[in-house]
Amino acid sequence: MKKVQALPPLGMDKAAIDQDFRRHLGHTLGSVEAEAESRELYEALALSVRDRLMERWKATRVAHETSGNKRAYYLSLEFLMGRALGNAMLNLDMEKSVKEALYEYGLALEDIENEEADAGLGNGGLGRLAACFLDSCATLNLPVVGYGIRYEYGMFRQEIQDGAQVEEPDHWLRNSYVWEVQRPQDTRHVKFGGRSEFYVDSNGASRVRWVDTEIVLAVPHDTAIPGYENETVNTLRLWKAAASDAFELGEFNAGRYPESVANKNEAEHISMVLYPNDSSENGKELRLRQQYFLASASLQDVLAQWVKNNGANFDSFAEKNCFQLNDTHPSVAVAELMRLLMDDYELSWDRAWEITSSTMAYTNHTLLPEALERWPVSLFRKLLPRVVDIIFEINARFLQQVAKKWPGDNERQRRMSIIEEGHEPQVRMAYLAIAGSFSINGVAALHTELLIDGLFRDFCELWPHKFNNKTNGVTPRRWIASCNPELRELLDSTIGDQWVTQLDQLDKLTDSVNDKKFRADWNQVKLNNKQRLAQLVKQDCGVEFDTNSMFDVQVKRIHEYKRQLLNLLHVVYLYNRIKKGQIDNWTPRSVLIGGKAAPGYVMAKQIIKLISNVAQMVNNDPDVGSKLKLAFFPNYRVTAMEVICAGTDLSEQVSTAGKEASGTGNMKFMMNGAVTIGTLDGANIEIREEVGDDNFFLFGLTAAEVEATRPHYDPQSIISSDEEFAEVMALLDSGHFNQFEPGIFDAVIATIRDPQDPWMTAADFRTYVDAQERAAQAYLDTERWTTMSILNSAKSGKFSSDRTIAEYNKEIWRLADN
Ligand code: CJW
Repeated sequence: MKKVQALPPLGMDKAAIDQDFRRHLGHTLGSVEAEAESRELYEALALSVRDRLMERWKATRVAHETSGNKRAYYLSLEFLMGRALGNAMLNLDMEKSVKEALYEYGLALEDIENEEADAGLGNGGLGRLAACFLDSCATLNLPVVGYGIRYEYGMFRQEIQDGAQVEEPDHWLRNSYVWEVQRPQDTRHVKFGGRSEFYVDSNGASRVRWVDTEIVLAVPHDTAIPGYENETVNTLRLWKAAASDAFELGEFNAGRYPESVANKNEAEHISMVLYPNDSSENGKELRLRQQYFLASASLQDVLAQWVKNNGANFDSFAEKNCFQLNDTHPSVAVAELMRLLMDDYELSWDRAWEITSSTMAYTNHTLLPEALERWPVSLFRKLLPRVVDIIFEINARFLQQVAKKWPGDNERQRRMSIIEEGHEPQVRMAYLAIAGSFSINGVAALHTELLIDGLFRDFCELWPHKFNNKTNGVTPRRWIASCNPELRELLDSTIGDQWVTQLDQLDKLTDSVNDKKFRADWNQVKLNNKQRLAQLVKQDCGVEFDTNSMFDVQVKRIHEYKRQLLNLLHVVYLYNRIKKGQIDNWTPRSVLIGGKAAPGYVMAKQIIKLISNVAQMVNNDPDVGSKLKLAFFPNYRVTAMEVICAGTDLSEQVSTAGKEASGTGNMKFMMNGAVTIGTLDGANIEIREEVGDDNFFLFGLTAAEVEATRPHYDPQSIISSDEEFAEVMALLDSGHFNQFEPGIFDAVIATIRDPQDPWMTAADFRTYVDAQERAAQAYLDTERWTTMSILNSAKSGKFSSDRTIAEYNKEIWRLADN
């Protein structure tokens, strides 16, 4: 290779940025400057920022490759990155220079930023957590690489037509994506199909090779992940599937050109679209292909780099590498690492298992049975015959261990087997992940306790040392500094600017909580953010929110366990009170509900329609006026949350206790000064511990009470013994909200009365309404609310993903910071 001298670093001042901005506009994009379109302005600015990322990125890569330090890899089917431009400018500290440069041309940064599409390569919390973690790893100088799939189509765009969800494809790459760099030189080959062939190698050892396969190319596309003001730029490597020549050769030689191109399509389907399910598996073959594609390409990538630097000597591989599995989605990696070490690098089973089971770590994100992944053995065998052989061998050896610890306990062996026997035998992916990992963690204290006492109890008795908790967090760079610039400024001037990387510093706000000037400034910031949110709601929902009213918000995926329905029952309760004239000490409220339903989740879609219909009625009733507003926010996404969390007063976290593993939206609201109304579920429990019971509106059954109540749960008697609840149900039953669509809500309404209702909505109705009344009265007392709001922000330090990642590193990865 030729040696080319690198250029000196690019300037970060206004003049240097202006120079590059104009150069990219004219020379890269060929735009006529005087007539540049917004899209061109965005691209020119993004390229100018990218140039500055590039030199730091290169330096970080070289440092990581030459240091010989341990590295970690975050394997995830989802990375919900949102927009990159604002984040890059913040972390490189170039916002001021950019604004000055743009000012010369009368351009507003915000308008330019709005040209960028969200990278929506995730469903919800699990995908966004992965994105927050990458930001924290880079900020903490940790050598961590994210590995995922470069979906051509991300999370669908949600439109609301006649109150119902309609899905539109999200072709986010349509207008060229400036943040990725394709690295074809690192392309990997991923195999599918074929069969295992046994042979004896030159040393006389019996070995297996996987033959007659179809090969799909995995082409890496890298995105830069800048740390906050620390010169580190880490990498997110996303794989795109492409057809290999080997894939099409047969057809091509036979003169069947169109067939060969059709095959090419089939290979490329693997990275075509993100599955839009959150917390429920769909079991499609293509999904398993995606999972294996990610696992295999990523592991091959890491092994190839290892061999390049160390030769095929794996003695210290486990000391130097760690794979974090984001739920079971990439957990086939356990078997795939075994396969690569044995078949490609000729390690023995025992050596390969030592390495695998000391480099894999698994994070569980859910207890919901419908989300626990299982794949039919038959499908596995068809797609990945060699891998399934290995899974069976892992299971046989694992069950020997179980038999040794509990001799003769056949029932326990059946319960714990990685293969679930039955009419259609299944691979239990969580058990494969547990057997192959040295660390297994839940994502909030309660969640981990429930894993240990319930779902994974048997495994915990076998390997108690493997289980640990890592309460989730979110990055304060995106979720305060970038999305709430006015709050950022107020914080900087009150407690200094260290909070951005040491969020515990927010606790210093308690010293100013009684300071009149500070309190007035605090309220002004909140009011301005409410103004901004009200504008967005006006524009996207056509509903007018009065900024004097309490902004009461629930945004998250639509799921019965999250109980958007409970929130809606409260809205109908308030509406009924207004109609009855019971409006003493009334607190005007603007209720915002938003979120996507999985396209196949009929009940979730009905809930959206019901919210829309109630909104129609409430918003158009002259008796109601600004006492109550309800809007359904369409196409909820990262970029919308950036406006929503800053402008919220009351954060709705009302899941059935024991069902929401952690929640992370709850943390974003808290940091931005919203007060939570919530159940004792997920991280809500820890939020309440931090902020104190006086500053949190608690209601509902505990997880233990939910389970104890279940056997004799009688919603009908709860409803009939509560007059106001009965009135709410009567209004729904009467068809008041669906006068021209008779019967369409029967199924949803019936779930509330069903003694088998898993989410026990009726059980928490009364305590919820009472907690809402306490919140409403607290809001009327402006001084009290201001204190609560400040304290929520002040006590949110624990929920920085920097704290979470520091814990992952200290207790699981053990990386030196670079
Ligand atoms: O993970 C967040 C938690 C949140 C939890 C979410 C989660 O519900 O409480 O804050 C971060 O820890 N997401 C999933 N499980 N838990 C999840 C997401 C996508 C899925 C899936 C489960 C997709 C499939 C199956 C299960 C599928 O097959 O497409």
